[in-house]
Amino acid sequence: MVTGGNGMLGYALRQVTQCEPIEGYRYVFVDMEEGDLCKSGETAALFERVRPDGVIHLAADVGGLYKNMAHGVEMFENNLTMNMNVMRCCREFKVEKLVSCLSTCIFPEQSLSGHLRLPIDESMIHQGPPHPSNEGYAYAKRMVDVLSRNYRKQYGCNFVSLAPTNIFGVNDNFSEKASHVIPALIRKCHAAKHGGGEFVVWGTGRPLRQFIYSLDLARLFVWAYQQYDEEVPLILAPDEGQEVSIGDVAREIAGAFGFAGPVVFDGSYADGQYRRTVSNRKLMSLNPDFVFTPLSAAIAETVQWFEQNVAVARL
Ligand code: GFB
Repeated sequence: MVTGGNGMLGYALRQVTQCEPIEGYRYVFVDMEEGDLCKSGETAALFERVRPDGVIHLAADVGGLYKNMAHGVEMFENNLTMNMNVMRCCREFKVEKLVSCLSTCIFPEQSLSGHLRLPIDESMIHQGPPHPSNEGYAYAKRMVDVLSRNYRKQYGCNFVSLAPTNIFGVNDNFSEKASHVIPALIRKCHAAKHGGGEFVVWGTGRPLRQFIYSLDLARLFVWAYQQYDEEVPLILAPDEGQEVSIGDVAREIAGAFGFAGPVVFDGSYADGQYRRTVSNRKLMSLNPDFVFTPLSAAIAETVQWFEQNVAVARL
């Protein structure tokens, strides 16, 4: 059973599992319509109905910097509640394995933990506070690691967690206020190209991020369901050399649209965390042949999808 089945990553997992299915498994993609995971009764009813052998848990209350800054309470409560409900049911219904999705934004903010050196690795997850801009979400997701390890210790549950960097791809949330940076910029560049006007990037454009394409991440989730059984959360990221500035990403998106107008930076908006460079050494030691889609190609595919699907996209 895949929760969050209609989201961006759920959509990518549908595509990947159609061409690379796990031998002997069929997939049941569920989403809010099938049961609100923040409600323990509805969660149990969903498990009763589906009777999954395994679970890939993608459902979450997520959003970009500005949603996190504005809705820390809900991000904390909703994610903590749904994750506790899902884990409890995974144990009660004796699933063989649960794979949960964290994020690298939950790792400590280096400037608040002087002893930490970038790049961040898996061992540092609890070694300091996260960046204040996404505190609510970050601590709720850190508790997935704490609870997974305790279910493993107390009940022998094979609960693993994966921590991807900033994800983007087709069928993302492109809403102006709640979305992450790449879908937000794709939406704004599209409007500037077709409606005239400026392509406005919020903030200074200087912060740095590593991005992972939803299709690559979906392939890594399929691999991890079959191959990764450790209690330590595994960072999923292209290597540090792929770190790019928000300004360069905006220019890449403008290029993909063929937009020749001005790219303007509005410094009145927050920049959030300056950088959160992570190491993918552990991943590449376990999966050395994995190849990430180049950022420019992945952005071009996502822009093309948006141009063709703007009428149905989540705006
Ligand atoms: O993806 P994002 O919203 O979140 O983007 P984080 C961050 C950077 O993009 C910031 C800049 O430096 C923003 O200033 N930016 C520029 C914009 N224009 C825009 C815009 O129009 N919309 C948005 N959203 N950003 C998130 C966490 O942090 O990382 C989430 O808040 C999640 O919880 C995700 O974990 C992985 O990268 O700062």
